[in-house]
Amino acid sequence: MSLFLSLSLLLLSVVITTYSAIEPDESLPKTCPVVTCASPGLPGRDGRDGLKGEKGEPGQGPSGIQGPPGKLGPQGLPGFPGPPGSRGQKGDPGVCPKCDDDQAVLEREALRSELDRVKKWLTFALGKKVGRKLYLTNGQRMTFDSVKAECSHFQASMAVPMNAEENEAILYVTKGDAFLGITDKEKEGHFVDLTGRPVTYQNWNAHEPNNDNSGEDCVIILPKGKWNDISCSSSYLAVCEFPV
Ligand code: MMA
Ligand code: CA
Repeated sequence: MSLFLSLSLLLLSVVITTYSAIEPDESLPKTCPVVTCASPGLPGRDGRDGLKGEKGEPGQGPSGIQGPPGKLGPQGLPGFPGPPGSRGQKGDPGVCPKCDDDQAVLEREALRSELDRVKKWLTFALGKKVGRKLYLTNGQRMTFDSVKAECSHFQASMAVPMNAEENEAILYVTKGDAFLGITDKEKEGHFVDLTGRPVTYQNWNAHEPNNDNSGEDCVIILPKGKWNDISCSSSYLAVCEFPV
């Protein structure tokens, strides 16, 4: 019923509007037949509202004052980690006396071990060790004084056998004809080592020492291990004994 009424009203409105929009034709004479011409009637009622027009342009007046700031928004998510920083300066060395002590002990043990290994290499390759003495020769022939200086230079001393085993060790490394660290320079027939101590072990060859030509104050070990007194200015093999 309401829809019917609305449609009827709309149709009536359109008819009225259309009819009232028809302009009178100016070309026609403003005359009317005698029988129909009469004085104009009363104005009709107002038509209904038209359709809503389009939105107008913004106005030209001054804009209003700026409103207050809005409320603070919620906290954002954490950002990605940044790149690593540059490397810092080297710090001072730490202080740890006990660590230093422990380190020193370890280093000492390592050095001792390495030294023992080197001594074994030398003994195997070149020399002969008896007790705490290592006998080594440089293979050179030289005078008694030169041998003495050479052994001293290498923190060793001239070989002096104190017993048969040491005598054999010296013979082993020299094969004989090597000076021993024994002389009777101070007193003829009184043989001493280079510290002046009389030698207790002696291993003279037959008929030795004979101080041949009254000029034999030094001693050599012969190829069979026996001893002979000889001139100190003659040249024989250098053999030294190293404390180990
Ligand atoms: C002989 C003998 C030794 C002496 C040497 C000197 C070969 O040995 O007399 O006692 O020392 O000669 O060359
Ligand atoms: Ca002699």
